[in-house]
Amino acid sequence: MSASMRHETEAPSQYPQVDRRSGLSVREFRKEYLYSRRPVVITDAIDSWPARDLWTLEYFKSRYAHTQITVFRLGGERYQPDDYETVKLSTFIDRLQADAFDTYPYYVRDDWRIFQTHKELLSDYKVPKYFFDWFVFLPEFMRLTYPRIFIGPRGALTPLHLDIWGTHAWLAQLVGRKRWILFPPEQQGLLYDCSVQPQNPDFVRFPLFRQAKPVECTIGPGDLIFVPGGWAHEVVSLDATLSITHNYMGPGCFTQSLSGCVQEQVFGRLKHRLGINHA
Ligand SMILES: O=C(O)CCC(=O)C(=O)O
Ligand SMILES: [Fe+2]
Repeated sequence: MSASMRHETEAPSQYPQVDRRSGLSVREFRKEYLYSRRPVVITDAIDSWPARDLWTLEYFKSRYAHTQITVFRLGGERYQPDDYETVKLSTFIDRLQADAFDTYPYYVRDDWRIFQTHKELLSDYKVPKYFFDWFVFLPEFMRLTYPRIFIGPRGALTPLHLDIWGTHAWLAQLVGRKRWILFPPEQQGLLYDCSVQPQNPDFVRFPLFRQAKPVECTIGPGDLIFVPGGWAHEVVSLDATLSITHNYMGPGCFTQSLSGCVQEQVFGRLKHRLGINHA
């Protein structure tokens, strides 16, 4: 059985639900979620985006049919950076509309290139008022490139992980539903470096996972989820899906994000230039 097949796509909710909020002020968001480092689903944060109505799979298929896109294959438990194919976007969308992840385990993940090739897409969305990114104070070469798009078939899986450099993240759902299972930072010791599969845990290898107490939510079109830095999460698509995401640096993740960024973007590049390769 492949890793992807083990995941129930219509799993009933098992865990306490992440708050769903609308009409949230910036002040309320900061106090109740950002400063207290709790995730939240905001149901009206992207109502004014042109993308909210415009961005359907059909829209991308017809408008960007010939755009070449990199699709990653989930072969084992993790995506491998070199396990990918490059296909025409229309070909990929045709496949994901006809198949599910267990027979077509390919996922467009974290792709920012489409926004460089087709810059007009950038005017279809706007960073919601809740998220101010301190990376803007750093030189451009130190920042990550956003937004990033995810497009995948029903069942597409992102295994349990922590986001880059301990940054906060938000993800806006445009097409289909995604189920999220999230673990607070203080439970990291129960997750075995994120080797556990929360929906199919191996308690023999990972006995401490029995004590884990995640929260969960299912987001659909128009929802936006805020994931504070340090919360490990697993994400499964319940339908064919399309989402965009930003990671960002802000209160609560500053030290870790800055040090991760400096190590990778400054020292990492320097070592690369000087030809120093450490394992
Ligand atoms: O939507 C997904 O499949 C995963 C998104 C995510 O967790 C990420 O971008 O880090
Ligand atoms: Fe993530």
